[in-house]
Amino acid sequence: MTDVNELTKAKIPCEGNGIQIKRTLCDICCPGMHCGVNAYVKDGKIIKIEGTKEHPRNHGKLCTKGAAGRQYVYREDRIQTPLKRTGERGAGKFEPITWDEAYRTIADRLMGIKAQYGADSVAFFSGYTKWYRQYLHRFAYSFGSINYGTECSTCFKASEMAWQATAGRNSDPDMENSNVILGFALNSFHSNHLMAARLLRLKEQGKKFIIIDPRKTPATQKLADIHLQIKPGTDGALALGMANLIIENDWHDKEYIERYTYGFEQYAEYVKRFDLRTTAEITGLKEEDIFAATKLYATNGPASITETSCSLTHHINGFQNYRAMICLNGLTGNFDRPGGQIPEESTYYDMPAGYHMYEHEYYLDVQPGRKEEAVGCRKYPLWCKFMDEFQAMDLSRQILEGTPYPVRAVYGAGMNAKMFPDTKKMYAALKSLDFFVDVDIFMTDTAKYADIVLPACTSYERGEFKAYPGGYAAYTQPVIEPLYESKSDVKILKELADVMELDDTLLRQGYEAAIEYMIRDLSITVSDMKASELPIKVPEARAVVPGEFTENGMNTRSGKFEFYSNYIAEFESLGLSPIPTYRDTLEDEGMDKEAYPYVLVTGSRLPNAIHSRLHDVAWTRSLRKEPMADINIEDAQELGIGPGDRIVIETVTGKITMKANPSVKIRRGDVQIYHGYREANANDLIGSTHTDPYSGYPGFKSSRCRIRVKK
Ligand SMILES: Nc1nc2c(c(=O)[nH]1)N[C@H]1C(S)=C(S)[C@@H](COP(=O)(O)OP(=O)(O)OC[C@H]3O[C@@H](n4cnc5c(=O)[nH]c(N)nc54)[C@H](O)[C@@H]3O)O[C@H]1N2
Ligand SMILES: Nc1nc2c(c(=O)[nH]1)N[C@H]1C(S)=C(S)[C@@H](COP(=O)(O)OP(=O)(O)OC[C@H]3O[C@@H](n4cnc5c(=O)[nH]c(N)nc54)[C@H](O)[C@@H]3O)O[C@H]1N2
Ligand SMILES: [Mo]
Repeated sequence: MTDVNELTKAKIPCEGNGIQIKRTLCDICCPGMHCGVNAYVKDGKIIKIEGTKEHPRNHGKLCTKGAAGRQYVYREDRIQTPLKRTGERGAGKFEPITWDEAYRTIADRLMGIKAQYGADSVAFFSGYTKWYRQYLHRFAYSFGSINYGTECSTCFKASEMAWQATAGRNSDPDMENSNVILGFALNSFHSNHLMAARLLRLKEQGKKFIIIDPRKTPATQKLADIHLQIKPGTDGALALGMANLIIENDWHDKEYIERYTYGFEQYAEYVKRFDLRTTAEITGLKEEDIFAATKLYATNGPASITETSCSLTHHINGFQNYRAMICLNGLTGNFDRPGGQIPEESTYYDMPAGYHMYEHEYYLDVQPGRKEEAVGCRKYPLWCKFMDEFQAMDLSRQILEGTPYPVRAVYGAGMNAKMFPDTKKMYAALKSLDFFVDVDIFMTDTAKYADIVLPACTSYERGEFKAYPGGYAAYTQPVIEPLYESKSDVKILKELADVMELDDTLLRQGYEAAIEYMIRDLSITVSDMKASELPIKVPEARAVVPGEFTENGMNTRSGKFEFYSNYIAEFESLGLSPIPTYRDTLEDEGMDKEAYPYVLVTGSRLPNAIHSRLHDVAWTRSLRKEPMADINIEDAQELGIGPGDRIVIETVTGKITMKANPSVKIRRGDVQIYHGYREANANDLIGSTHTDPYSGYPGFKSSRCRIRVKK
């Protein structure tokens, strides 16, 4: 007979041991994943988790980060109650208060600042987490402020902008039907594990891969037929050089160009500057490798391009680099064609699930006018054109300088000053505010600057809506009660809206009502989704038919694929170019080559970390125990740096110290460091004005630095 105690010890549910398996999702990383999770719960505690086999997205798999979910939920620094600051900003001295007192204080202070300076002087900001964003967005607008902003100011949106400016819509590579896959910065083994499995399958089927990455990575090693180990931030020059070769060799799709594209002549004229020798010089690649890659890509179609959400755009020339890459699709006739790039429409939070939701209407219905008044919009007008949120890269400046108008309070949800370039400047800005509220799960360094800190709960402790590709929708149920006095972000906002008596009936009906509003044309309801432990199929979902978008006219001014972007042309007088021009990514202020001879790349993804959140979790931390700078092994020898030596990395903005990790995987001349560490913050090195004028994105992945052994 099986012993109940033995089964309990092995965490196997049986009659009498009270272990239940409950289903939820893991929201630790990109919304693209959010894998299904089975949580083993006993006495209200999660004792084990594993991937849900029947889940349509992850089929039972969890990555390193997700597998640490239990330790994440029970991190020791969980905020337990609402807190009121008692010491200096940043000192971390707080006393517990009741939710009532917290709400009353926040309501009084925010209303007071609104009365004194106007509603826009209160900024609402969300860090990485996405599930509550439409709700927070509407809250900000209902409060009357145009200043809603998020971590999108540095993440995926510049790519989306580049697509909108070129074709009017985002797109996805149809890799299953491609012969060749051109992977710009493709390393899904670290940043997108579900895609990695798919890529390995495609490799087995005989697809050819070209991967462009400054490092040797699992992707370059396992997949690449050709690996172009490019100099960071020069992808635009490569794409333009490839275009030049394609046109010179008559490999372009003339019929497609004639019928479906706009501005080819100007583009073709411009790319002539990028002859093979020039392209090789700029990118640090060999001429023959560029030629071989271009020929493979252009003459073996259909070909698709898998590009990343940030490695290409985290440069001061990133938006245009991205656009130069996109233009290859138009040139080779691979846009909106089977095996090429298929235009997609987002259903809910960047998920192309194939059905329509009113996610934007939910907040746009109450948007105050004056969109162009939002923070950063004067500096980055193209961002403002495409985005319904402020460009947060100008937030610290506006807070500190008070121009063009004062921002005196911030409501932050998961706000993390360490994601911002020049973190010290952001801390100074937070310090100077009249009022700062931060809602987070954990007591972060940023929360220590807040006047009021509110405890949020994790995805295991709340219910949330989720759309999945393939026509799926889900609404999870909590698997445990919120720990301590924590609450979900949307509950906090709803209760605060009530205390503030915001004049917005729909908002005050809460999050479920918001989702019902957004799915109102669908035949499913929130109750239907709640009744199912797995995502359900939405009957209205429909797969994209390649070619439809092109035939019906694209969402651009010309209705065509625009090598010359008419949307960007509106801003030509401000120095923005409608064709994808290239400029040096290290040419701006302070980038003195003599003083700072190395190229600093920060924040390539680690498989065991998600930004700042898993560096403090035991299992994931054990896989890379300390912050380390990866440098080329020959560079290290020349500088007399050995493995484990402590080195100082210095830029015009700041310096940090970490251990050196000399490696053959790193290009000569590059220094690769990883972000989010408390003890060595990469963003102390990045300048807050080292940004891309098109998107506002910081040059996280190319600045100049010097390194030396710490004495
Ligand atoms: N140097 C450098 N900097 C970078 C990057 C880089 O590559 N290099 N990458 C940039 C990119 S692409 C991104 S996306 C950003 C990410 O940067 P951040 O948004 O700062 O990411 P996280 O460190 O994950 O911080 C999110 C915060 O949200 C909290 N949180 C998590 N879940 C919830 C929740 O449900 N509710 C609430 N209220 N809080 C929650 C977490 O505890 C954490 O404090 O970093 C950017 N910064
Ligand atoms: N494990 C893990 N996964 C994550 C995240 C995380 O923090 N941890 N963050 C999520 C988020 S918010 C984002 S935005 C995505 C980012 O997703 P990705 O952009 O895919 O992430 P990375 O691994 O940083 O970048 C992929 C590759 O780009 C290379 N690279 C760096 N600079 C350049 C360049 O200038 N040119 C070229 N061609 N390649 C370059 C790097 O060497 C790296 O191998 O990842 C998401 N997934
Ligand atoms: Mo990101």
